[in-house]
Amino acid sequence: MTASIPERRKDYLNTFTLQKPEKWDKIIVVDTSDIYFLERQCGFNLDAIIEIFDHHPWYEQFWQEKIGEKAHIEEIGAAATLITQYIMEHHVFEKISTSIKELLACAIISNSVNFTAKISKPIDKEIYEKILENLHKDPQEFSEKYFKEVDDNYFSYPEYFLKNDTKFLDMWGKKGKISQIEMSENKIFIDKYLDKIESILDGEEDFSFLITSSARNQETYFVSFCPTTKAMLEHILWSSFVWNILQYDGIMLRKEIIKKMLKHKVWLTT
Ligand SMILES: [Mn+2]
Repeated sequence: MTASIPERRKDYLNTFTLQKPEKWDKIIVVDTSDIYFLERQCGFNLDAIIEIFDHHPWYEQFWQEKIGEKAHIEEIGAAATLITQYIMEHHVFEKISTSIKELLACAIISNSVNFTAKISKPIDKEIYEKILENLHKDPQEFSEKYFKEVDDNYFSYPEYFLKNDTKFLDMWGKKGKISQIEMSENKIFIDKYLDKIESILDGEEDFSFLITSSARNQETYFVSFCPTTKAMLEHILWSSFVWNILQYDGIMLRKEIIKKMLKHKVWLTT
């Protein structure tokens, strides 16, 4: 559960429990299509997956060949946009509760970093506004309140949320982990919790860093304590670390830096 889900909405989600799938279960996946993650980290049998809604690039072709039109993989701001669009088209939207509608709206502004992420598309905003219209709420007010709640959450439980959004990767045999936080006051957060960030990034991995973007300030920071990771990021981003922090103008998300890293295969395989 991420910090991007405000407390009062968590109460609702906490009524669900997660279960390991049985071998006869059919699985619908949302927000990832990463074969490595699904197989090894989730322990899923890929043949059990019957439908996917995702906005991360890289495995489109694999899923296209495997499940055809049931693979809804598009590079847009949020997977929640795809879901909302789908349930609106299938006339299910009117039947879902207000809290679910609000969660979908939160997921869209969170994932697209309030529509400022490069992968964000006009459709994200369009769908978000449709939800808010249905809820009779002001889109601007709703998002401001939401981002304030997110920051409060991060400052209340920094370690928990840092750990919670850490992704483990395997890129051509190099193991790594990338933590991500999206919050308005990201620079203040980094300065305040640098030691906590260091302990979370510490480990056996070949590369590790934190990426954090702020929709309000339109700035992204990379934090790393690993010299080879820093060299790689400096090479990819054409920018330098000052001690353990690299400042990047504009919004960059983890999935975008991963895509850039994949293009720099040379670094990763030497
Ligand atoms: Mn997502």
